[in-house]
Amino acid sequence: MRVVVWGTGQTGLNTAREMIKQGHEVRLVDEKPAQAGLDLPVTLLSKDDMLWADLVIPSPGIPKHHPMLGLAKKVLSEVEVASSLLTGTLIAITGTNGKTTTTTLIHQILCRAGLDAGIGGNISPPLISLVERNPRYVVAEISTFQMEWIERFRPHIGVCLNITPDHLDRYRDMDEYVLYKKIMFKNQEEGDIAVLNDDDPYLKDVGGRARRAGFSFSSPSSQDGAFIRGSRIFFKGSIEGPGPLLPQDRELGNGLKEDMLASALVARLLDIDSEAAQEVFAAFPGIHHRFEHVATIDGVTFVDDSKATNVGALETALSGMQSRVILILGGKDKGGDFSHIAMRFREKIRLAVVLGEAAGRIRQEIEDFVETEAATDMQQAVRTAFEKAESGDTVLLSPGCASFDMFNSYAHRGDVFRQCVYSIR
Ligand code: UMA
Repeated sequence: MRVVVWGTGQTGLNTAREMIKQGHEVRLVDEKPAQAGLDLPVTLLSKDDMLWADLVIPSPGIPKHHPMLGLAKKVLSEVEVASSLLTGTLIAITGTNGKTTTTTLIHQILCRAGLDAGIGGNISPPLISLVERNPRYVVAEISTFQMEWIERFRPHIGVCLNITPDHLDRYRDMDEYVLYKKIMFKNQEEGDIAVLNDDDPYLKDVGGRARRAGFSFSSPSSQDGAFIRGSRIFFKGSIEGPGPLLPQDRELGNGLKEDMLASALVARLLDIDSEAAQEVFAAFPGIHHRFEHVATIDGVTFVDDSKATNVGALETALSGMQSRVILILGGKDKGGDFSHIAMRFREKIRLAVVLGEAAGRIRQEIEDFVETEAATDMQQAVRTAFEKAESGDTVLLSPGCASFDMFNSYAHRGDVFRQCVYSIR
C-alpha cells in the first residue's frame, strides 16, 4: 500500500518506521522543512502526495479541517493504525483533564499486579511504538485530536474522566469537541466496558453497546460503579465491596482524587486486588506540573499547576483549595470562559495576576468579581503574588490557557515559575 505519513514529530517518525516494517511504500512529509539528522527522508508536503497515497496518516497536531486532507482517498489516525496491529487488551483513557495521571496510575496498578502492560498514546511514546513489544495489556492516553480519524478503534475498557471546554480554537464549537470525546465508545461491543464520570452531564448518554460502569464522588447512578466514603473507595453493584484507601498524608486535590477513583474502578473491573491500587496510590508522587507543591516561603505556599491548560482544570484546582489563593493565570487563548470561575471562587481568590496573550480578555471577564493585576512576565507575576499574599495563602499557577505565547510548553512554563519562586528566597 502507498502510505503518506504526515508530520515529523514523535508520531510521524514512529509511524513511518512501523509502516516501512509492515512492508508499505512510505512517504514521510511535513509542511515545514525537516529537522537535521533524521534517519528517514522527508519531503515538503505537496498535493501530489495526497493524490498518490492509498492512505494518509496525519499527526495529531494537524487539524481535521486542513484542506489538504480533503484530497486524500483515505485518512486514518495513528491510534487507529496502531490499535489494529496491537493484539493485547486495550484500556483507553480520555477526558479533558486527568488523562495523563489516570493512564499512569492504571499502568502502575497493572504492573504492580504482575501483568504485562505497556503505556503510550498522548502521554508518549505514541501508541504505534508499542506494536513491536505487543504487551498483553495496553494502557493508552487518547486525546480528541487522536480520535479525529478513527474507523474501528475499539477499547475493551474505554474511560472518559470529564468533559469541560477545551481546544475551542481547533473545534467549531463545544458540540464538535464533545463528539470527538464520545467517539471513543462508538465501536465498543457488549463484552466491552465504558467507564464514565456519572457526575458529568456530558456523559449521561454516550451511546455504544458496552456495559457502563460509573464513578462519582458521592453516589454513582450507574448500576456498577465506584464512589468515595470518608477516606476509602467503595464499589457497588456486581463489583460491590470495599476498595483501596486514599492516601491521608498529603493534600490530594479533587483532580487527583477523581483520577484515583477511576483507576481503582478499572482495576476492580479487571479483577485486580485492591491492595495493588492502594500501594500505587500511597507511593504516587503526582505528575510534574499538575498541582505540584514547589515551596513554602514565609508561610506562603507556591503550587505549580502549569498543566492546567483549560478552564476546567483551573476550576478543579480551585475547588480543591482550602486556603485563600493568589492566582496566576493567562497565556495563549483557547477561548475558555473565566467569568463563572471568578464568580464561583470570588471569596477564595485574594488576587488574580493575569499574564500573556489572553490577559486583557481574562481581565475584562473577571474584574467585576475579583481584584486583578497584570504582569508582563512570570518573574513580575510571582513577585506581585508574593507581595500581596498573607501567611497561610497559596500562590497558585493554574493558567487555564495554553503556554505557547510565552513558553515552549506547559512544562517550560512550570519550570520558569519554579525558578522565579526559588529566586524569592
Ligand atoms: N505539522 C504540519 N502541519 C500542521 C501541524 C503540524 O505539517 O498543520 C507538522 C509539524 O511541522 C511537525 C508535526 O506535524 O513536524 C508535529 O506533529 P504533532 O504536533 O502531532 O507532534 P507529535 O510530536 O507527533 O506529538 C503528538 C501530540 N501532539 C499534539 O497532539 C499536538 C503529543 O501531545 C503526543 O504526546 C505525541 O503525539 C505522542 O502521542 C501533546 C499535546 O499537546 C503533548 N497534546 C494535546 C493535549 O494534551 O492537550 C492534545
